Amino acid sequence: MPDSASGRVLDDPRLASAIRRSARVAVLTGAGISAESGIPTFRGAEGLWKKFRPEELANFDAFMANPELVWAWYRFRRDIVRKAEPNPGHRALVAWESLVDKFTLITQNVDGLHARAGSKRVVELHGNIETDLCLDCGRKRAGEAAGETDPLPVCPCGGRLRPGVVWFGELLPTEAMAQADRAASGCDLFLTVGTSAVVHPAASLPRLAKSRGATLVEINPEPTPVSEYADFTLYGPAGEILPELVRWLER
Ligand code: BV8
Ligand code: ZN
Repeated sequence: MPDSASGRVLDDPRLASAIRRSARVAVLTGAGISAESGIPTFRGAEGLWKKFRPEELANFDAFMANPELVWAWYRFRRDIVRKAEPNPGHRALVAWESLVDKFTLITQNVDGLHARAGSKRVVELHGNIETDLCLDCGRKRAGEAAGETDPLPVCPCGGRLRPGVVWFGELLPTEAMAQADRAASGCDLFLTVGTSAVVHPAASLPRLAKSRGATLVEINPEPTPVSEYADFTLYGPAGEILPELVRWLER
């Protein structure tokens, strides 16, 4: 049965005790955790770029049909990410990692803010917006520096570069997905934070964790498909709720 909390997050003693006895913790984050750093989410009211939905631009066919448009979207987003700073939600997860035996932070985000905040064990399921990938030689390289505006960046090999992220219809990196599966299958507590939980295969991880006996806790200001089977849903911003959970754990 889903539970909810407003105000004092840890008023529920069952949640408090589930968190306290969890030595193996896995967390799945989405765009919502970076919202308080000023990075727009994908599917919220603030989440639209011009008139495009993410599915329309984040795919290979869109890139081949109109690479200038797709690059313009990624440049726009890179610019925002480079100016953004980690927020209290990111930092609370850094602290949590230091408090338990095993902590795996699985993220769908491409913004790199978990690593910048100081998280050590981060599994990036959808790649990183700071990388480019060559369509010819297949090498990954650092993305162009700020201010470069070549509409179609080119690899030193002469090949065409694309953003080094995972688009719709593409396989996720095998090792990252395997680590995420292992963490979800073998944790005591699985947290989903700031994700609409509609993009697969990431969205299947919370159910996997629950089916293997983990307590499932969701943090999001709004209900999602996960809310229907989560053990606890904490409705509110990650930047407020996560620090409160960690303060309580540290006591
Ligand atoms: C694949 C990266 C195999 C680049 C992104 C099973 C069922 C149905 C469909 C599928 C399925 N399996 C596969 C699919 C197809 C597809 C898919 O899932 N489609 C969905 C949309 C139906 N999946 C794929 O194609 C995946 N690949 O499966 O490969 C394959 C291959 C070929 C043929 C068959 C199979 C690849 C998916 C990768 C997509 N890449 N982007 C980039 O960023 O540019 S997706 C994009 O969505 C983002 O990157 C993000 O990572 C991802 C998830 O979104 P969220 O992070 O959840 O963000 P969103 O905006 O939606 O939600 C934000 C949430 O935050 C909201 O809930 C909001 O309430 C909350 N929030 C707001 N403020 C706060 C907050 N929460 C907390 N605090 C706050 N302050
Ligand atoms: Zn190349």
